[in-house]
Amino acid sequence: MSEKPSLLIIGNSNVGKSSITRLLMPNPRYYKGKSGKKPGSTLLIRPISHSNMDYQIVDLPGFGYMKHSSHRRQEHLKKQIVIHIEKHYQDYFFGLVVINILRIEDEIEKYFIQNKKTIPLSFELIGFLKEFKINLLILINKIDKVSIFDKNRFIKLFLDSANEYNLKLVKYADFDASRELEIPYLEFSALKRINLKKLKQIIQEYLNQV
Ligand SMILES: Nc1nc2c(ncn2[C@@H]2O[C@H](COP(=O)(O)OP(=O)(O)OP(=O)(O)O)[C@@H](O)[C@H]2O)c(=O)[nH]1
Ligand SMILES: [Mg+2]
Repeated sequence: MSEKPSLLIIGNSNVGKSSITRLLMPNPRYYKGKSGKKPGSTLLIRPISHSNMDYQIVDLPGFGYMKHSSHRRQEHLKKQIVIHIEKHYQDYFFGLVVINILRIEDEIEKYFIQNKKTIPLSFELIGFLKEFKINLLILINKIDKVSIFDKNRFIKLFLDSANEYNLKLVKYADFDASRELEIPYLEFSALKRINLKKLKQIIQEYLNQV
C-alpha cells in the first residue's frame, strides 16, 4: 500500500480538532468535515486525504467533557483511541495535541489541586503518545477567547503543572529537538487563524524528515 504519512490530531472533545483539520486542507471552505457540531460529534477513526496534500489527517474523536454522553461511552472511546495508537503509531510522522485554553484552569484544578494522585487527562495523553515516540506539538487553541493577561496566566499554570509530571513543555520558538525530553507548544486560534502559517510550516518540516 502506498499510503501517505499521517498527521494525528488528538485532544478532548470540543477543543477545535476538526476546525484545525479543516484549516489544513487545501480547500477549507469545501471541507465541511465534522466540526461545529455538538461535542463528541466526531466518532469515526478514518483518515482524511486530498490529492493536493502530501499527508493525510487523522482527526480523532474527542474524549472527556462530553455532557451528552455517558461515562461508559467515554471510557469505550478512550479505549478505542488507545488501541488505535498502539496499532498505528508508526504511521504518524507528527501529532498535534489540541488543548482548549479555557479548560486549562478547570482541568488542572480538578485533577491536580483536589487530588494529587490522578493525572490530568491532557498530561496523561501527552505522556502516552510520547511512549510511542510520536513527535508532538501541543496546540493551545482558542487564545482569541482570553485576554493576554489570562492567556499568559493559563499557559504558565499549564507549563508548571506539566513539569510536575516530568513533561517539559517549551515554546516552539525555543524548542530544540536534540533535547529529547522537550515537547514544543504553540499558541493558536483556529477562529482567527493565529499562527496557522507557522503551524503549516512546522508540519512541513516534520513531513520533510519522513
Ligand atoms: N473562539 C474560538 N472557537 C473555536 C476555535 N476553534 C474551534 N472553535 C469552536 O469550537 C467548537 C468545537 O470545534 P470543533 O472543531 O468541532 O472541535 P473538535 O475538537 O473537533 O470536537 P469533537 O469532534 O466533538 O471532539 C466549534 O463551535 C468551533 O467553531 C478557536 O480558535 N476560537
Ligand atoms: Mg471533531
